[in-house]
Amino acid sequence: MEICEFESTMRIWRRRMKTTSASVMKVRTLLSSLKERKTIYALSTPPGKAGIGVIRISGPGSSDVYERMVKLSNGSNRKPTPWKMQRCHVLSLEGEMLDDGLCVFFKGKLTLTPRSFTTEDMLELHVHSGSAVLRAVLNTLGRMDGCRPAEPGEFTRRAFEAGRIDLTEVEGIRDVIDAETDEQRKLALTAAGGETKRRIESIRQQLIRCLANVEAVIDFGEGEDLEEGVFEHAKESARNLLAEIRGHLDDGRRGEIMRSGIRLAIFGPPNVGKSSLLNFLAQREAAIVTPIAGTTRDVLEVTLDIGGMPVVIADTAGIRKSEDLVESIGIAKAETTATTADVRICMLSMSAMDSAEAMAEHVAGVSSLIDKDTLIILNKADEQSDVDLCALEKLVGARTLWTMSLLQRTGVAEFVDGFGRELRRRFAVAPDRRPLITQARHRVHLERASEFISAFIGYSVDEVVEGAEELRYAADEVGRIGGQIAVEDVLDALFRDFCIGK
Ligand SMILES: Nc1nc2c(ncn2[C@@H]2O[C@H](COP(=O)(O)OP(=O)(O)O)[C@@H](O)[C@H]2O)c(=O)[nH]1
Ligand SMILES: [Mg+2]
Repeated sequence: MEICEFESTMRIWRRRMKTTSASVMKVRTLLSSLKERKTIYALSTPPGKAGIGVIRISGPGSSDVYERMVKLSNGSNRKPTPWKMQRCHVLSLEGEMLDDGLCVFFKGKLTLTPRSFTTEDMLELHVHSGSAVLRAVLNTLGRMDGCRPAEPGEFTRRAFEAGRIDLTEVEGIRDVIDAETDEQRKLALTAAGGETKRRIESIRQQLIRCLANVEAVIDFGEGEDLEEGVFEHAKESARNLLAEIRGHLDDGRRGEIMRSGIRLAIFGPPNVGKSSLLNFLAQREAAIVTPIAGTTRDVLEVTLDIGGMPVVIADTAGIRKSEDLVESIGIAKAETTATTADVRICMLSMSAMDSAEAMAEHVAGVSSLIDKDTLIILNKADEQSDVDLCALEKLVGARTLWTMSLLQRTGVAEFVDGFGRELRRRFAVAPDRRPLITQARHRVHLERASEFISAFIGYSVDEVVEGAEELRYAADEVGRIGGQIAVEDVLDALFRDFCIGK
């Protein structure tokens, strides 16, 4: 046996062991959760004074809660009418009226397709959101047999465990709740509405079809019971699929950046107006501005909504040689922030560029951080407007440049327009070209899947068994994105981020 073959056999075994232990864990989790299945309840709106607060109940005891705690205002029978909002009194277990509100009952498994979020019976009580009312209703629920307070994300977790939604939809729901800008909201709705799930599932189905052909070759053998060329045809499909996956991976991380916020760094020499720019964009005195070079020492971040896009702007310490320990640490941080940012604005001062030598000296400390995508602002145009822009462009090699005076507010409107356009060009996503990947987790699984597919393409028809293993692992990796394949570690981390009541 050759060394490479041995290695691949070992690899296959190691992976097989991993999958087996994950599947065992999944079964165990499901069994334990079924045994402990209780009726859960939570306040789904923020606690505190407001017009209305919604309390959600889910589980086998929901109809029991309805019968004991709800009294319809029309005095009709005590059985809940599903999917109908009704005026009611909410009662304590002793029959005391706690509030006058509304209720909706969602029947779980009445038909083959459950019509409640969790797939269980659910009840929503809409009461006045005052602390005494909410406390009284929640306390009463706590005294009902088989009821307990919900954990963060537990309603969504139940929907996932019942197979009503997959993991990409779970992440989408969380992102819809967390979305702070329009672009984030649109992206989150793509996942929450099931589009991501459909696109991922289509990739998985293509892999499974490919695998089925390869397994036919294993079982029947080409040229015997099977026509020639089936294996080559499977390889061709795999190649196309690999190109499609690589296309998604090669999306400039637009989806992930839009979801977590575009990280923008303002850097440059000291005293050029970096902090003034941050304050101007934030429209408040977020950063200290003084004529003293070295005023900003740490990285200061402000999150803004720029044209629907979330932008995390970092103001940094001016880059220069410094003997001061604190300032040097700030400068090192500035350099790291600038290198790791999604967008870089390098600010320079026109007043420091009155000669070719002065210009070269002014940019010397920052030129290594400037690349063709860095946006350049030349500030302090009020002090010096005669700057050789061609020489500067040659010196720093950047393509986009604005001149302005933050002090006199000249050139500022042009910058704001151009900057917004530039951000949209780089990051905004057209509705018909929404990126598939919005989470680092998806990227990891798709990267692994693409490696397995590449490995499959490398095998010849004589190594069809090994090839099939690679395809199986590729399909498993894609299955992990939606949660069809065990992902316990991901689940716990994911639901912990949810709020209670969702
Ligand atoms: N003349 C002039 N001064 C400015 C302009 N923008 C900012 N300044 C001043 O330049 C000094 C340094 O500004 P600051 O924002 O702290 O610069 P930073 O060190 O790059 O953060 C302050 O006194 C600002 O008021 C401008 O466009 N023209
Ligand atoms: Mg500053």
